[in-house]
Amino acid sequence: MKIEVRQEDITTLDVDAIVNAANKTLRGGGGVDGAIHRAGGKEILKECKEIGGCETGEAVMTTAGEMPARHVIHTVGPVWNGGENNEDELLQNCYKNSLQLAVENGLQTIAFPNISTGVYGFPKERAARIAVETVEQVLKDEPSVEKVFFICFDKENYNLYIDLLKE
Ligand code: AR6
Repeated sequence: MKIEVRQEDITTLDVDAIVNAANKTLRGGGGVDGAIHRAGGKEILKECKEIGGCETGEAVMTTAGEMPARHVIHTVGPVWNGGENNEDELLQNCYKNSLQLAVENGLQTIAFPNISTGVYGFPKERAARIAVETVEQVLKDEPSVEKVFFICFDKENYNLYIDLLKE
């Protein structure tokens, strides 16, 4: 199985890249973004400032600083605004573009948090379906990716992903 679901803190993982649910400024924030900047140290913010910013659905990459992972892929999820504002496609783009960047850089193990399902308010089940479908599609097209982890911080997301992957 190339997909694995885990309930843990993404900052502790020893993988080629952990994905950050960032914001457009790339200057850090709360949630998983705050945890990643705290655990990784100043180097991440320094590189983020050099990059400048990131549009919703796009992805950029920095070092992982002091964390066990090799890189951080920062992507910006959509803010949920009722569902009629292209939120689904933008969330798909986060997963696609993050994996694309990983492939371009020869990375084989990638861990995703549940992008947009915290402060940005995306409904969790809808987000989980999009995440699983999008990643499964990319894995079909990109055999170089060895493993994708869905890292669920809360039990609700963990159960949703476990159920979806059973289907
Ligand atoms: N490891 C894994 N998942 C985590 C961790 C962690 N250490 N901490 C939180 N989560 P959120 P968003 C989960 O709010 O909705 C930031 O301020 C959390 O339980 O971090 O995309 C940014 O700067 C939730 O399931 O991201 C942006 O401004 C998931 O990560 C904004 O929040 C995403 O929640 C982005 O909002």
